Amino acid sequence: MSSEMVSEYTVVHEKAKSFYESYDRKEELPHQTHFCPGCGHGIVHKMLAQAIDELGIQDKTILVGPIGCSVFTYYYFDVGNVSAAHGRAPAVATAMKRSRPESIVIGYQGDGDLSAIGSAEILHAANRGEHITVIFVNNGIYSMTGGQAAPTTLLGQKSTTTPGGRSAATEGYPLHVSELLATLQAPVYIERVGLGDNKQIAQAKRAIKRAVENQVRGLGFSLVEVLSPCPTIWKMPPVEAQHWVNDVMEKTFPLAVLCDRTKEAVPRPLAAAGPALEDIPHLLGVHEEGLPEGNSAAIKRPAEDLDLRVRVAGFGGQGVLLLGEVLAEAGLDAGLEVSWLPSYGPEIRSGTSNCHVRLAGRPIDSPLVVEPNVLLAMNEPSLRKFYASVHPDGWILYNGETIPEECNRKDVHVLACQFSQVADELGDPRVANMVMLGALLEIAAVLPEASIDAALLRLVKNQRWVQLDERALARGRELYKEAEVSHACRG
Ligand SMILES: Cc1ncc(C[n+]2csc(CCOP(=O)(O)OP(=O)(O)O)c2C)c(N)n1
Ligand code: SF4
Ligand SMILES: [Mg+2]
Repeated sequence: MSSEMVSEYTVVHEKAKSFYESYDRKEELPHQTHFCPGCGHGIVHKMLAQAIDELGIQDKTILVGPIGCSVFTYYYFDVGNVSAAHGRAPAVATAMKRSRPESIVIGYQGDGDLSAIGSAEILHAANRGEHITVIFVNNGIYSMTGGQAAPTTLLGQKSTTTPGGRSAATEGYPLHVSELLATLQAPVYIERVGLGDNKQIAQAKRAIKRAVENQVRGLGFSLVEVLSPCPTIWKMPPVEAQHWVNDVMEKTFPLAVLCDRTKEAVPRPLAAAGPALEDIPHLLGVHEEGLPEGNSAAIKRPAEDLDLRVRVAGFGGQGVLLLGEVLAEAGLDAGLEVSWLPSYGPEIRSGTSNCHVRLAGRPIDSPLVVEPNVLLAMNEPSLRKFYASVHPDGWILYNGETIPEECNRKDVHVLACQFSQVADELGDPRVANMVMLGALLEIAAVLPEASIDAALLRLVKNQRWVQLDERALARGRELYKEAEVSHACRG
């Protein structure tokens, strides 16, 4: 378009430069974030990216991302990215800023992350007046994990852990973290804003930019709390959720500048830098020869080397985690060393789920199963994702008629079967997980049936389901015996 054609009123829609041009988290959705429609996180992301652009600091910004629905900041922001453990963003941001004072370090946290597990970190970082900026997205709930109450949950608000509504008598009052931090001497700027309507959104943008700019100017700690809608967990349409911020949330959390010392603040010196990286081993008394003898005394290992490494994968709702739990509980009952590690995506809807299970005859070094000797793939995407990781001579059990050609390996044993259909014939497709487990138990033959029964009784409380699961396990055992196992066959 020539410059003459751009009238005074032309609106140019373009993405902030501080976002990646396309997002490679999901190949098929390179322009979409993972947030639900109407989610406040998306709006806050946009405002933060625009602030970074406007301040011209993209190349020196480090964003410390949280655990929560906004865990994927590093897929979207084209800046330096670090992920912190749950609640630890202020501690990680402190280290970043102190070791790289020329960088602009921004912590991004949800209300569960900041006001519950991370309450100590934010309090002390603010009290130390760390030269960081914190964006605190308060949606009054633990959204990513499905809606448990947070310290910020409103009185009367229902959550999965306060099904009758939060009560002051049992859960205490909503925690006003920003007011609390504003009582400290060190912070320079703390403001609470909302996303309840367009006017508020414009103010939220100004506040976020200001909080980042304070750091550019060398002032101390700044925090912006954003009251943010979560339509999915609040179970409201997006527009209603936005109104709820305005009509309800703000009654408990009034919008206000809670502390502003930017006028009187003189740029404070940064805290003294810590020791140089190369001096740390010396300071800790660790020398090149390694740890003193005795610390690394070899663990006595039993001669028998059982090491069953199982990866179970499928859609949420297919009983992937329960399958793994039954296996692990049964192993425990049988006196083995066991570990069970669930892993599920942050999407609330249509997520995938998988778990790592280890059963061993000696102490387990890591619960991670990177190279399984058994893969239970309950759907095709899981097969495609994990088939290549299976150890040669290992097993793939696949819930499908045949293995797709591209996933066909000659060096592993394969049992492909319509497990869901078999389960359906038994009375409920949801016991496909137990049919697969039955087949695995027959293959691995390391667990006595009594241990499996004991595990089922402990984990599945309903007697009807226990009986159905037992039938499914037995059918799975038969299936293995009847089936044609491709490639390196049994025997
Ligand atoms: C150490 C640890 N404890 C618990 C969890 C589980 N967990 C993941 S996100 C989350 C809460 C997130 O809530 P919030 O910070 O409010 O973020 P939202 O999803 O609401 O944006 C919890 C408890 C975890 N990942 N790590
Ligand atoms: S569950 Fe809530 S906070 Fe999480 S992405 Fe969806 S709307 Fe956003
Ligand atoms: Mg939250």
